[in-house]
Amino acid sequence: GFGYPEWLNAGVELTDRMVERGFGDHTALIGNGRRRTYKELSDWTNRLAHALVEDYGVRPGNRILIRGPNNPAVVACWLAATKAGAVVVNTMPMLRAGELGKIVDKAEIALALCDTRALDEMVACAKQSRFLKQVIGFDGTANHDAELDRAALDKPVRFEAVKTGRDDVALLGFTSGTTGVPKATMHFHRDLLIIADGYAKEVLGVTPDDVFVGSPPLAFTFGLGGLAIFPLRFGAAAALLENASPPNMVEIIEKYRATISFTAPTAYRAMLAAMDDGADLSSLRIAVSAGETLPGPVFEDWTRKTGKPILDGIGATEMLHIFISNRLDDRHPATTGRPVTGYEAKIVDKDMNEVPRGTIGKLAVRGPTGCRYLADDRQGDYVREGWNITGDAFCQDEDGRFHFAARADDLIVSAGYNIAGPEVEAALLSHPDVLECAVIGVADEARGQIVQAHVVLIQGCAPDEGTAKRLQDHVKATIAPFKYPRSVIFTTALPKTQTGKIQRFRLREG
Ligand code: 3SK
Repeated sequence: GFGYPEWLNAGVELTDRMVERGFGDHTALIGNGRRRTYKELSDWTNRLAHALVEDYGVRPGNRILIRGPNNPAVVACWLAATKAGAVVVNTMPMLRAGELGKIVDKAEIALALCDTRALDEMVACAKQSRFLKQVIGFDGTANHDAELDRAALDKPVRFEAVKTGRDDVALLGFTSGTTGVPKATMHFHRDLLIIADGYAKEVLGVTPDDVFVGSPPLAFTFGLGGLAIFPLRFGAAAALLENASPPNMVEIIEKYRATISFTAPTAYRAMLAAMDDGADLSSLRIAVSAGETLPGPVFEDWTRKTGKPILDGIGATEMLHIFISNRLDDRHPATTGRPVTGYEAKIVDKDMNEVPRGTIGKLAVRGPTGCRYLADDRQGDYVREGWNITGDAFCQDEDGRFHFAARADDLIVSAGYNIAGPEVEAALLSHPDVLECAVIGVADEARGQIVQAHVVLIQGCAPDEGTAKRLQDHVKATIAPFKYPRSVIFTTALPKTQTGKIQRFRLREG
């Protein structure tokens, strides 16, 4: 329904086409202490694309792994590889050789582009790999003095991009997953534009005046969309900062006069905790929250303290980006909202029958950007009749809004009651002493399972029995008392994926 031409290269659309459309002098990327215009980004990526093709023999369809922290060079490498018709696999810089090896094997990758500061594990991976033949360093700092940078230096600023079809694969997204074996999802050139022309246009109303900031890695499609595709599609700017972790985000918003922030709920909570009264968020138009459901208390606290809209949405690597979201004129606490234009969602039982409104079931989604797994036997388990069955338990209310209940794995059955862990988490988070928490079910002889809360307290609060009792009483007073955590464990940090999702399975494993 987006009317894209048959031949479409997303790398070209996000750079050269923007120059043609008159955005040449606009700031595209901020990072490494400088700003780059669309013209500079177009030239840079064209030189890099020449180097990939002429010096390293990249051919259309070759798979290229990119590794580095969030900085402009990673975006430039991704765009250059896309222009050269390659299929890109963006990876998190914290992955170790073994984890990289699984990705390399699955995607049969022969060439990797790697920030020179993260070379060790990449080289270790190559040594053990039967697929990976070349590891080329690029300089992710301000110096631009590494092998790839030198190869690109004297290349022409014009590049005849590969004529890719709109349905040619451009990106492989590996699901980080909170459990289990990672899967790779295939995304077409058109998908990269659909998430901008759909969600970013409809829900965020992006304009060339917007400045995007955020913490999700570019290797996570939440970050790639929010910090690269969305700004570049509309002539806006993105600040790609390696230190954009939660406590610094307030300062970053202030410094760059950011208008749209992308991060996970735990980060918004940490920002609130770190925010003093003088914080100036006046530039901010929208705070986008995804990666995990946004607990009602965080929505309320953020709204009260900042006066700025926070929009919860649910996305998935499988669908590339957010497919259900709140809207600026339709946003409510503890609600994920309604499907983004182009997507359909429904709640189903195990036989794929739609359940009545108000009933909890599995969330199924269908839309133009997914779901296609790369050579995976699990395609038939996760995709039925074109619907992607997510691992989330949701219900839909009478007004058609979707409400998160739990990850299917996070439903706790205690003494015959179904208890959604996230509901207990939301109750705990509404207590001022709680910084973060995760709730799981643990085996119990009498009740089958009991609710156990792992709690990170705010600074200065004692992790003792008195605090545990106060928290238990607070939960009992906030939601049905049978849901209170019979066991409370204080901890200094929760296990999380590199994309900020809490790994409750690790707590379950003890
Ligand atoms: O997996 C997610 O949580 C997600 C959220 C928003 C956009 C994209 C993704 C992958």
